[in-house]
Amino acid sequence: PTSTVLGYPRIGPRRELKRALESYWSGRSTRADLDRAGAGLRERTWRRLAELGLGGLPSNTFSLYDQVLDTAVLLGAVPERYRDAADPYFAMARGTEGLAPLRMTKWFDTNYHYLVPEIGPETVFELDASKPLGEVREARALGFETRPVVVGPVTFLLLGSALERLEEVLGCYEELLAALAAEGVAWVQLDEPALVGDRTPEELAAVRAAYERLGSAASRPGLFVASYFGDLGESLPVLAGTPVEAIGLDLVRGGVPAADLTGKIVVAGVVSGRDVWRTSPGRALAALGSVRASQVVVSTSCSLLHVPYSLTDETGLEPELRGRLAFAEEKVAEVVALAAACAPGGALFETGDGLFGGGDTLFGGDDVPSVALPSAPMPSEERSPYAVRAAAQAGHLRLPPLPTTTIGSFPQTGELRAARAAVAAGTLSQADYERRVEAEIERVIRVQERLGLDVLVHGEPERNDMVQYFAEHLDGFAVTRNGWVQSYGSRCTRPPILHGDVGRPAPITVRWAAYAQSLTSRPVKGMLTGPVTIVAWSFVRDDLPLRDVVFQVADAIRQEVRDLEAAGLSIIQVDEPALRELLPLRRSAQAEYLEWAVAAYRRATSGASDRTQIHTHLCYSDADQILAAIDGLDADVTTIESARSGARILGAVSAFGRGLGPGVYDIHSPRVPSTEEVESLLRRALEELPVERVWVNPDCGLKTRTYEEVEASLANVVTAARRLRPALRH
Ligand code: THG
Ligand code: ZN
Repeated sequence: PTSTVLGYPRIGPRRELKRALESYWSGRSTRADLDRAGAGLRERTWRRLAELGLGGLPSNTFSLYDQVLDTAVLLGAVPERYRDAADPYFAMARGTEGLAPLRMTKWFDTNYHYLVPEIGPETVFELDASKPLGEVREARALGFETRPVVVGPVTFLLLGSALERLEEVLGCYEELLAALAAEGVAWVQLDEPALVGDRTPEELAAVRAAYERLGSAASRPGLFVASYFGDLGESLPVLAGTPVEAIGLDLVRGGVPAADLTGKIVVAGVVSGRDVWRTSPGRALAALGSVRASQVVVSTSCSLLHVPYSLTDETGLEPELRGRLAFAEEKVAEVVALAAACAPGGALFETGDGLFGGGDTLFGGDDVPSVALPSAPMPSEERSPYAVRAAAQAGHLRLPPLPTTTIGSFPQTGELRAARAAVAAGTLSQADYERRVEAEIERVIRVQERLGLDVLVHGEPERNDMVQYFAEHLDGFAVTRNGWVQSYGSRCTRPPILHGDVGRPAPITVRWAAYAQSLTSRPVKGMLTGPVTIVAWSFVRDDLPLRDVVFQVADAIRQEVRDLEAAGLSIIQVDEPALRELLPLRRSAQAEYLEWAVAAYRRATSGASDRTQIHTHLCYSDADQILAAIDGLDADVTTIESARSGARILGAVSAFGRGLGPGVYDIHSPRVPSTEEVESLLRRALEELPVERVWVNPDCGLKTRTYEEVEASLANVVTAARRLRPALRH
């Protein structure tokens, strides 16, 4: 084939998989119902890809939850404790009554989460190829020959921190290759995105050993090793020196390699799987033309998992913008058209077939001209040193020792979600909706007063999502109707599209925060999302350096900070949960990124006066690499997830010398912590930190919990703080 894609969305064009999963999990349907829904989605995908004219069809890109979890199951890496569960696969993915799930973390620099393989001395690798074989047979029964896609051995083991188990795992992959060959499969795709990061000499030796051995397997399909999310760098010559027949290159993020790859097939990723922009045919054809290989196959830069299904539903977008966009289906059409253009006698613009609507050429203009505002100079006001600020804040906030607070969100009720849907459908007026939001804010304030919390929040009932909400209120962003992208399992987000210069035409959160503050004499904390996170969780224009785009967003947040302050909010939290996510995969690029990311945060927050207390919240446990940057944010109070990551992170963040709120319980579980448990955690924190710097809070937002759980837990948190206070006063 001359065209293919590395993978495809699987949640369903109408999120059919989400519904099927949630129905199965809640006991409303059977495993057989779920499997039928999965088979239906796979069939639709193959038929659609074939209809669009794609050459090589992938299989095994479907997953009921996560492809890394699927690979763990494929290789038999199922920890003993899950084996007796009613459904071990979902027990690993989601936990059960008595069992915690596998740890979940971000897939490279994307907003997709995978389950971390748990590989210990007791792990016995043993192949179970039923899923890839099953999909090959299923496709064949529909008349399609496919190329199964599996996470490769090196990436799998690096994600599981167990590269020393390579020999054993390769035995399983050899068996898999033999089974696929016996099935008559011509090609297999092994995904090795880990190869685009910095790899040690030992790791490169593992790459060589792995593909020498798999390449010399007696019975196997053609080997296609796919890299993505960047340049292969020093991994390329290593891989090229092994017997693999085909190598996949991300030519959007990485450059065309100078190396002569004659003797290999290059699967050239020229259509981006990470953004929603139409491909520039000039650039794509130039890249395709400069690859030196025995054969070039046109492809996507990575799986299309990271973009929504189709533009068809997005009739609400400005036509000018819509004309510049391509989602998964449209990107497949681009791949097919580029392959046709490369074929002898092919010409690009003759392939327009009406897919994109009347008279449209297949692609947008070659390079969208940059229309950016010049980046404003860094505002000059800086806040005073922490000691000065802390004194100013203590003077007017008058908080008790060990002040109690929450991270910001309170449980999102089904009524509010339904009310938002009703506004969108035109069956509920905006005014009625706003009254419901106010009623919910009042309830949240009264609950917190009754519980005795010291710093209150309004609960964020008006927000569908902490990024989508801001995007809906800022200029320069568009939001989609149905542009869902899988985040983990059945959970999705609709990343906004940042396509123009960013501006804040009017205050966004001020009205709700001020309303909350008007209801109580206790301080209310204003809640904002930071500029890096807003950009990280959006699709971003690519005609400007990312830094400049983030600075534009920072300036909008800065205005919001000022307006919150003017409206009487004396504490403002600006969260940057995606700070770690955008960290470049290559170390050489990390320092520069962290420098501007921190500068953007300070740009957003430094307009606050010394008296205004700035908080920030971090969700991740793997913050070690960016601790200096977190320190650089210079927030007065940092609340962190420490219920699971424990004392290590606590020690590191306490060294900042500013306020610290170690999460005193894990909100990701429905369990209610006891007063004693919270007390003992606080005693530990007090051993490391001076009392005036310790805050008391849960470890993350409460959005996904029930009011029942939240009230019981927070009551114990407040009691614990109150029990400790008398001994602390002097
Ligand atoms: N917002 C965005 N990205 C995120 C998070 C977020 N990435 C990291 C982390 N948080 C991912 N977590 C979630 C948690 C819940 C949901 C999505 C991502 C979720 N989504 C709803 C669903 O799938 O039913 C839809 C929400 C909506 O209406 O927008 O529950 O918080 N951008
Ligand atoms: Zn969090």
